[in-house]
Amino acid sequence: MANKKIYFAGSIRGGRVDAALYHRIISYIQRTDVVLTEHVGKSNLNLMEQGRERDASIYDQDTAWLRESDVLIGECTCPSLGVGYELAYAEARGIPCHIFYDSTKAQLSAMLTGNPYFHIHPYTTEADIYPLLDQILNP
Ligand code: 6IA
Repeated sequence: MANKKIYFAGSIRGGRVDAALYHRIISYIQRTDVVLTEHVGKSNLNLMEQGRERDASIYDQDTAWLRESDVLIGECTCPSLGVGYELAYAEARGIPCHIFYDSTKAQLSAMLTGNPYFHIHPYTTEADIYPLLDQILNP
C-alpha cells in the first residue's frame, strides 16, 4: 500500500538529544509515505509548558492523528512519557507499532520489551534503521 499514514513518535519534553535523527527518519519515510507528525523532527520546538489549554489542543490533535494512522513508528532511545503513552494508546486501538532504539545507548522499558504486541527493533548503527523501514513500509 503506497502513501501509508505514519505516526512518528519521538521525545519532545523528554529531551531533544536525538532530534536530528528523528528528522532524518521522517525525511526517509516521506520519500514514499505521509508522516502526520513532521514537527517531531523540527530543531526549534518550543519545549516549555504553555498552559493546560495549549497542551490540551496538542493532546487532541495527536490522539486524532493516532486514530487515523496506519502504523506508529517510535524512536525510543531517549525515554519519553509522551511516547510511552502514545504506544499504549495505539496498542489499545490495534494500530501496528514499531519501536526502534539504539541498544548501545539505551535499555528499553520492560513494559515495551515484555509486550509481544510491539515490534521491537534494537539497532547498533543508524544505517540499520533504513532497510527495516523499507520492510515496514512495503511489506
Ligand atoms: O513527553 P514528550 O514531550 O517527550 O512526548 C513526545 C511525544 O508526544 C511525541 O511523539 C509527540 O507526538 C507528542 N508531543 C509532545 N509534545 C508535543 C508538542 N509540543 N506538539 C506535538 N506533539 C507533541 C509542542 C511543540 C510544538 C509547538 C510543535
